[in-house]
Amino acid sequence: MRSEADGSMPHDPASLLGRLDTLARCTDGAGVLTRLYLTPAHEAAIRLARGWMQQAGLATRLDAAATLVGRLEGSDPDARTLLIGSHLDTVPDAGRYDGALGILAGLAALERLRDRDIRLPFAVELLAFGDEEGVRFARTLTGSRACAGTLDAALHLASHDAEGITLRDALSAFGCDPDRLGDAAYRPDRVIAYLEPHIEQGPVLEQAALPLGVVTAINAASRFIVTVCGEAGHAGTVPMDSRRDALATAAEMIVATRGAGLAWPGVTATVGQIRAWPGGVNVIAGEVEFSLDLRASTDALRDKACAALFHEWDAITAEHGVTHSIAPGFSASAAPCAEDWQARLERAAIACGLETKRLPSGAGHDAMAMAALCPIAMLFVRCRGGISHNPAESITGQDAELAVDVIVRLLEDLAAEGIR
Ligand code: HGY
Ligand code: MN
Ligand code: MN
Repeated sequence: MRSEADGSMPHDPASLLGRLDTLARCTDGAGVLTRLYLTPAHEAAIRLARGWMQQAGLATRLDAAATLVGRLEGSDPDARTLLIGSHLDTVPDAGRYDGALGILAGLAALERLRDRDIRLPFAVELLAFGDEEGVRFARTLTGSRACAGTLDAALHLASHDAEGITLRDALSAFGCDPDRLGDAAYRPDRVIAYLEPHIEQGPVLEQAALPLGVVTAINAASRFIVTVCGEAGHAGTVPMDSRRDALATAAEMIVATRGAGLAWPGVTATVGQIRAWPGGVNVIAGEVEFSLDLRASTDALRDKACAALFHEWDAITAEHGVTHSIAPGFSASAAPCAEDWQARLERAAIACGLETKRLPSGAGHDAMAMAALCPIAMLFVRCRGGISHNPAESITGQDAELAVDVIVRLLEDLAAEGIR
């Protein structure tokens, strides 16, 4: 695993970071961490996390979207359930903390309470979602949307991966029943809130020299696949001024995309994937497909920035005599975190002797989907250099343990507050 090459010392396997090291070995990548939805690596990660949950006394189940759920009963059978979770899937060549930290920090908090013989009045369910990154299928947040009861099952089940395997078939092959996705939905009146501990994936906490942060809102995000159609031709014979070069055109569109991100405050615009056909070094590209990921602090700003960029693209493709199409994919509204839960997290941190900072999340999370079900809260953990979606992603054991301290204190405060 590359991150071991950076000399990071191995952690005590029983510790939170030790478990995250062990989980990072559940990968489909050779020497890198890549754990996509419904793959053998995902299955191995579920098996591992399920074992830890069961050792901690949680009853476990896998829902129809392959979300692993660990339930700890409360002392009051009529009380509602607090949900704590994040995602098990990763991006290709990922870091080991994005997603997994939230699940295992929640588990560590429950183990701490058990070790102190503290029984909460309300139940807690740990959720290990399998599809937050949306790398394998064009849709994402499948698990959290199923739990929230907002999943467009037909749309998601029809989506397919690069091998043409549909989500429906992948779920069936994984041992899940795609026709029971509706059963995964929680009843809003039985859920207290959803808490997602997560690495910040940005530099703000490190620059503020703070270990933890309280999230105010999650940015709105939209993804698209853009196809540019020109005309393939001989690289040596077609005059430069009479080409319909799909790749040169796409390059100008991508530069314009970066320009939009720079021009619009609060907007990020990213092209992360590109493919060109036929792909010969001596062939003018006839067709190009690239991705767009555009985010903003509000839905209105996101949509305005998209419209302006698409207008600019029209001019670029017209100038090159090529055509283009824009296929919308994943889209999620900005999700505010509940004010009273932000305050609760801050009080729990203060009780642990910690100062925190409120900050928005530029990264998307399962909490965006869970916001349709119940109040959401997110606790951020500082990460070195703000690096994420990269094997160099790194947090300290101390900061991870402080996050567990705050979660434990939050749970105790909820019990004392009479939350049921
Ligand atoms: O793309 C995101 O923001 C998240 O990591 N899936
Ligand atoms: Mn994440
Ligand atoms: Mn991520």
